[in-house]
Amino acid sequence: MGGEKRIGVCNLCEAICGLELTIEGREVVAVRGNRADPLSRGHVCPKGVAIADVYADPDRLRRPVRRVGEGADARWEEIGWDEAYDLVADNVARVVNEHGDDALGVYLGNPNAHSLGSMTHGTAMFKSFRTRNRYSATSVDQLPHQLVAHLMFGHQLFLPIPDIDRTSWFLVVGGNPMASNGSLMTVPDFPQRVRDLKARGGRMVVLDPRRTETAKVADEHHFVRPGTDAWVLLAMLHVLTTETTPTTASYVDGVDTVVDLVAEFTPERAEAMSGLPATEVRRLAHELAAADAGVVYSRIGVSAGPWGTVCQWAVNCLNVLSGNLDRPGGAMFTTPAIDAVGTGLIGRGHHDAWRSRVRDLPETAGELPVAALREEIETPGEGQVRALLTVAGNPVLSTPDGARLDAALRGLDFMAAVDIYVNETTRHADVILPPTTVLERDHYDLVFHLLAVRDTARFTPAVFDKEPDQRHDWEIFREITLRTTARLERKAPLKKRLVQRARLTATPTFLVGQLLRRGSSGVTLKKLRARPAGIDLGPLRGGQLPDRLPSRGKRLDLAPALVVEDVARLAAVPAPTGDDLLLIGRRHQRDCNSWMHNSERLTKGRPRHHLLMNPTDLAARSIADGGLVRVTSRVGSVEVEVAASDDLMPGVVSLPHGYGHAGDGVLMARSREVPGVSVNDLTDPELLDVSGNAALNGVPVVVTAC
Ligand SMILES: Nc1nc2c(c(=O)[nH]1)N[C@H]1C(S)=C(S)[C@@H](COP(=O)(O)OP(=O)(O)OC[C@H]3O[C@@H](n4cnc5c(=O)[nH]c(N)nc54)[C@H](O)[C@@H]3O)O[C@H]1N2
Ligand SMILES: Nc1nc2c(c(=O)[nH]1)N[C@H]1C(S)=C(S)[C@@H](COP(=O)(O)OP(=O)(O)OC[C@H]3O[C@@H](n4cnc5c(=O)[nH]c(N)nc54)[C@H](O)[C@@H]3O)O[C@H]1N2
Ligand code: SF4
Ligand SMILES: [Mo]
Repeated sequence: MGGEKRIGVCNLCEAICGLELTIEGREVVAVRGNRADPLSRGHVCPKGVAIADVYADPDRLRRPVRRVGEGADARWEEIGWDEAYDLVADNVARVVNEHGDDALGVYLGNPNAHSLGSMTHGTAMFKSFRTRNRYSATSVDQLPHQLVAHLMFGHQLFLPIPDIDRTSWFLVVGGNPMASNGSLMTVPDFPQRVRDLKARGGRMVVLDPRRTETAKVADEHHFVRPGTDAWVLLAMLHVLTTETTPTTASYVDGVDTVVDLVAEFTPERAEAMSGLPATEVRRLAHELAAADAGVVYSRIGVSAGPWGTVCQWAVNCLNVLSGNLDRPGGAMFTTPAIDAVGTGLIGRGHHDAWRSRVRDLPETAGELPVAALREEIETPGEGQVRALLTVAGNPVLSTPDGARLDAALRGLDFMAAVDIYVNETTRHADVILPPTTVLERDHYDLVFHLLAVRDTARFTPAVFDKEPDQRHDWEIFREITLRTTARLERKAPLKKRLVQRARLTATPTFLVGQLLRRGSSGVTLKKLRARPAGIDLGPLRGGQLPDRLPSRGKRLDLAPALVVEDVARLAAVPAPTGDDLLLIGRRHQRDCNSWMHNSERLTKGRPRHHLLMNPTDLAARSIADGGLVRVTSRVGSVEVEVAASDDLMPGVVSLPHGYGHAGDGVLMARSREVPGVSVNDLTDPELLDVSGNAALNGVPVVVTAC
């Protein structure tokens, strides 16, 4: 094939695959996985190929737009960058000067973690806003993991990663990496790595209320009633501590407290709560204890559940007490070329330093639970959110009770969005400032090398130059910050402002070079430019603790007070009556949270928005397979087609998130509309884990024929 070959990178999920693009002029004509990439080894999924669609998408915004007119006359008008920056700075400063710092709300969406400019310059912008009304997708996702890492290891992002390439026993609880490509486990080419695991005699076991794509390639799968994993994991700990000899290390505190805590969590109790037979719970614990190298891993099915924090804590305890933390084949810590944890680039975190105004919910690492955003906008009084800035997010579709948030956004004095699309959320903005996308900007991954199953480093220069009237996200963050702070009446000290200015003026690529020099890997920007496929730094290294523990005193706390208290709360929960159906989420390989639905190559084929339901549950309600049903929760009601599926545990129904596009035809110029409803019109902002993470899974619902 003709055309020029370029190395690119996919930033659409945590697998960060290296790409080989064929381009002709400004057109991408082919996308393949880059076989020379030491991490992704040639892997690419259908979304990676669709990265070309984002680049070429006529719907994508390339210049700022301002909303003019009201109601049916509302429309978007393109404006210049200067005008857009001033519009944001004038209005944010006006609201803050009149009503105080907290009157500005900020929401950060998922793609921020996938942009270098957001990590280097976005963080500086958010710091410059002194508001307590900071929200992000973290509290509908991995907040329990971060809180537990903060409490146990001393840093919110010092996260143990399953060493999938060397483990012999892998327990996956509430994750579906065959569809998601892994999360808090950067694992490109999961399918091949599982085949390798089995070829060397290892086993993968999956606990999930749905027989997922991952369950189907596992050696063993068990249904677990949604929201009850905590009883299973604590019972495994019970068995591990009473029927085997747990491993302890000199740097671990609190083992006795754990033994006491789990004493009443027997496998029999786990069975009554979860449906997983006690004999299986017992066997799994013994298998973990006996494995050459075993690891327990849990993901969003559990972290976005009612007991996410206890579950994540139990997972860590299981890995520690089975002797699998920090050893090959177990749960290990990465040694990235840029150590965002060790260098303090990302703070260690804190919890409950302040609380939300209306519902008194605790902050974590400076953010409040996003389930509280709607009420903070709607409830009058000092500290009410009057202006909102969203960056790369769509909380109307991605956070609980999205329909009411949608309504609340209409009441804001001012809203701005840094986003590449008009979506269900940004359509409420007064102005949208669209940055360049991944093929048009340099990339070094500051986040996902930290979470990867192998240590590698890679710098990917922009494949295409940006057009003269486009801006990078870091340039947008710089301008918004400088222009807003200049207009604030209450100024930060001069020295602070000068440091801020210097940091904002440097390019992200320059900062990457500097950060690499601060590390000890020997990797430099020059070396990375010479080897654009990436540099291999080898398998994860064991035996790093306690030296690398970020906690003061380098101690690992197995029994943080917050968790101890929550386990007491868990112990008081009665056995389920089983009357309600429980709603859980679902990810498909060709979906990308709430966006990418205007890529034709990802949306053609069979629709996949259906409510999945076990045939026995359909029969019990005389509902026909394929018919329209009404699903009702405490907060809302939707109508959607149902599909019978034996893969669902009886009593459980499932909807994917990110659907329910509100094409109002006027403001959202989407060329493609896909059918489906928003699951988050059913999820409940009152259902929270102790961390403040929304319990999006296990929501009680009633399903009736329409
Ligand atoms: N019920 C239920 N709800 C869920 C989940 C679930 O499992 N179940 N999952 C949750 C999870 S894990 C997450 S992470 C959230 C995601 O929730 P959000 O982060 O709020 O939303 P996204 O759907 O990721 O939308 C991201 C937006 O960013 C824009 N965008 C894409 N690339 C860029 C870029 O480079 N720069 C900028 N500025 N904008 C960009 C896109 O236009 C898109 O509209 O959803 C959560 N919601
Ligand atoms: N293709 C694709 N890939 C993605 C994304 C995407 O939207 N599409 N999103 C990305 C993002 S932002 C994230 S955070 C990751 C998430 O990565 P994963 O956590 O792997 O995501 P899911 O596929 O939602 O898997 C969650 C699993 O938990 C199960 N589950 C639900 N409730 C319970 C429960 O109570 N107990 C147990 N044991 N299981 C339960 C569900 O059935 C589901 O199989 O995926 C990322 N990758
Ligand atoms: S697995 Fe993730 S990073 Fe890799 S190509 Fe697919 S979407 Fe992109
Ligand atoms: Mo996520």
